Amino acid sequence: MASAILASLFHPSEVLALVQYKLAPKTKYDYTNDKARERLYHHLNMTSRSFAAVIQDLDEELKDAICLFYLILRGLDTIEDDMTIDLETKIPYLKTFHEIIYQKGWTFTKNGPNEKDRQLLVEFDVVIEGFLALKPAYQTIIADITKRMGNGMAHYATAGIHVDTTADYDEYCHYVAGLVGLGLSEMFSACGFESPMVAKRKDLSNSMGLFLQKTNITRDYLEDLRDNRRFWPKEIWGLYAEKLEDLVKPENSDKAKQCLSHMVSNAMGHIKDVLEYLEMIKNPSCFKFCAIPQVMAIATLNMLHTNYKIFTHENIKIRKGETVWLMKESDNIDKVAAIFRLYAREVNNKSDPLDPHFVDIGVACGEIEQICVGKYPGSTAELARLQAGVMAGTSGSVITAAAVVAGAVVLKSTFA
Ligand code: IN0
Repeated sequence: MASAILASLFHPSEVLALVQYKLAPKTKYDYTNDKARERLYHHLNMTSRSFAAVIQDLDEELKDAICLFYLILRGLDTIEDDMTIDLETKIPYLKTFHEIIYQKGWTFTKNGPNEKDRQLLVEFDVVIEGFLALKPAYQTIIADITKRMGNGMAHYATAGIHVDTTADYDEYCHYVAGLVGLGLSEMFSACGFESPMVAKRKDLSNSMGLFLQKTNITRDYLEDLRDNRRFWPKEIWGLYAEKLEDLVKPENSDKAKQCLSHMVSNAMGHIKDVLEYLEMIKNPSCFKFCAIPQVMAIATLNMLHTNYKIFTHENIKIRKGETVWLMKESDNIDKVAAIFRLYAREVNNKSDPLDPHFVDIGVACGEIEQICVGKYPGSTAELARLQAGVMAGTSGSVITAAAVVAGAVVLKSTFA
């Protein structure tokens, strides 16, 4: 906590959000009377940290279904990701995972010791038990998406098959993330929280996943390369280097930065759809659940833009304070539109006029601004409010931050 506050010292609204987050009651969810549910939510908390809280804030009707959807996909992903499992073993698991989730007692111990979510699969019987207790309508949606995703993953895991063209890139991201959007939209409509139109707009649901996944793939260049996973499409990186790994060579740093801008520009292409999707979502808990990952993605993309560090450092992330602040602010479309405008402006301000994607990125940022001003006029006042919070730090108001930190320390000792 102290280091998170220090990192946000020049962003008083983040410090405030961190303190509020820290002081929020911890025992909001109590599963002590339900051991199976306790295990399930234990795994959720182990795998996704901040996102676990967002899932737990969903309305009761959807909470378990989405928690299980998340854990099942995380299990599948943990098999896909593990480069220590040979392909002859891996591919059949990917293709049959939608059947495995119906097999009571099934567990998996073939992951390498360093796989982050290894334990989830070691105790996967808990997940299966939970899945089998869901309403059949949710089971069907989850199994259908798992089947299509597993087969897509198996295709791209096959020897000799790579993400080559930008169409492949869109297709791979559709399998691993776009389909998640389709499944979630079906659940939102099936339970009656959202209109049937949400499930019908598969294009927009798909874009929700693509924007998240493309941001992750762009961020994880170095980590994926280290593990021999290659998701940047050759159609893009081939314009800047002979081999994908050549982008890390110091002598190629200019080309690497241009390639990065190309990847950022490609991801930004989905933002228009993201805003249109979020505009459809009326249930407050579904809205926050959908909006939070998206605002985190635009914040991450802003951090990646023109940032050569992605070629030299793994695990670069937005500040914890920024995450907590974004989670607090993302509760209606005007505020979310304001957040998109804020980051789009930052992206644009950082752009290098000599970069070949300077104009593309400028146009994408301008479009976000234009859409938001036209469709969400309330975002203008929200943007001014957000900027006041951000500016308070950058204009040298360290005193404000120091006062909040001092307050936090006092509160901490009071409540400890
Ligand atoms: C998600 C998505 C997610 C949430 C809400 C609506 C969505 C609509 C379409 C597609 C995906 C949607 O959100 C999570 C967010 C997450 O897990 N964040 C992590 C970050 C991290 O680094 O791991 C956290 O710890 O906070 C997400 O990234 N994915 C996901 C998976 C399952 C479900 Cl049900 C929802 C993964 C992915 C690949 C982007 C789809």
